[in-house]
Amino acid sequence: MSFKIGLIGKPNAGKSTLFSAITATEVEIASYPFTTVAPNIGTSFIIRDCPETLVGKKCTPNHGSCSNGKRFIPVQIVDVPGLIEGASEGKGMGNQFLQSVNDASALMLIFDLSEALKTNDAAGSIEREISDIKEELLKWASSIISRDWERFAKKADSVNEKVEKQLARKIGSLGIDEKDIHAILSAGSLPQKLSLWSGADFRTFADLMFTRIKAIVPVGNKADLVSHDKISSIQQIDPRIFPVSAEYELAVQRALTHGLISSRLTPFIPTEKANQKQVEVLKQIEAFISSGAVARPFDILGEIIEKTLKLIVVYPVYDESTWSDKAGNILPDAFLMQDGSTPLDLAYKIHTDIGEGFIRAVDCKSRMVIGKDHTLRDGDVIRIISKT
Ligand SMILES: Nc1nc2c(ncn2[C@@H]2O[C@H](COP(=O)(O)OP(=O)(O)OP(=O)(O)O)[C@@H](O)[C@H]2O)c(=O)[nH]1
Ligand SMILES: [Mg+2]
Repeated sequence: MSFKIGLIGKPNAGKSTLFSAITATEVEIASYPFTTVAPNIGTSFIIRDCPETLVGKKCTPNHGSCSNGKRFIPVQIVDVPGLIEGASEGKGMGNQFLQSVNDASALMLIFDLSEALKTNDAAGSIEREISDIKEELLKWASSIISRDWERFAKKADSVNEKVEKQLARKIGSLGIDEKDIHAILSAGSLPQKLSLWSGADFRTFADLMFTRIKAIVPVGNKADLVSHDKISSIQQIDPRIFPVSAEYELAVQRALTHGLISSRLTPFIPTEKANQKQVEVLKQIEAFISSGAVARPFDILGEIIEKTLKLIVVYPVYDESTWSDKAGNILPDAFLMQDGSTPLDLAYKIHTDIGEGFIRAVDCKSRMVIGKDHTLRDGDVIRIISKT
């Protein structure tokens, strides 16, 4: 299963434009609010150097693709209909569509940077753009946690079972497990007895969930409408914000789809299919992107995976010399795994039987035998030897 990242934000912020640019799927985009009326689901990628260059053979990925030594590893993207203040009370489209991102590992909070920067208090309006959406998320999560709480808490306090386990059963739909819940409970000042929890405690829990477990990554869109100086000033306001232009990225994606360029990476080299006007537009976009003031969406996804979610990429193979599976496919799988994972975790991820029958593993780059508790590193190519 690939990781899921949700795109959330106010109407018209450019969520669907960004979705379309990074998933290469055409969806409805328009300059009026509430264009998207149901979630769009698609696949995007993080880009990594493929170990195929080390084994000297072209890889054959089961999922995603690989070109010029760059491996495109799939991540799932969900574009959610726009949220407005009061969505939790049913305003606008309401917030019922947030359930489509409840199992997302991270949320990209898309806001219109150009609008926020038009005001005299840019820092204040950016802060508001982010906090308005966060508020709706907190209300949504709090309401799921507190649903039927009294009955649940009374029973939970009276039985001899770990609180984490009971909560995991109740709110597992939020995409958090026992381990996550334990981390939240250890970090917060939440009452030990569940029956003593009240409104503020549900909110504290939800807040900790979004800061510690499900990251919210702010993305300031429509940067093409903003001067370079102003874009650079964002870094002083909030260095976590990624300025982007979804519109330009969509133009690049469409140019790629129509064969006007062969790679989305700059410098763009237009093919003979591109006419003069298209070449000019591509040059303009290239100048904007190369200025370094903005982020590219694939880099943002890469950073979310690597720095926020702290995931590494591991390539399981069956044959340690050819780096292939039983059928001869070279480096068929690229698994995203939590940093600190072990060969045993990898074995279980491949199949429960492989995990249960684990004997030892081989680090295919060094050809060294490694044990079940060894710490895997990013880019490792691993053979698991198992009884099954
Ligand atoms: N200039 C500029 N316009 C953009 C950019 N991204 C989106 N737009 C425009 O903003 C408008 C809204 O874009 P959408 O992608 O439909 O916005 P959304 O957030 O999905 O909106 P809802 O579905 O209503 O929530 C459209 O007219 C887009 O062309 C951008 O980076 N720059
Ligand atoms: Mg939309």
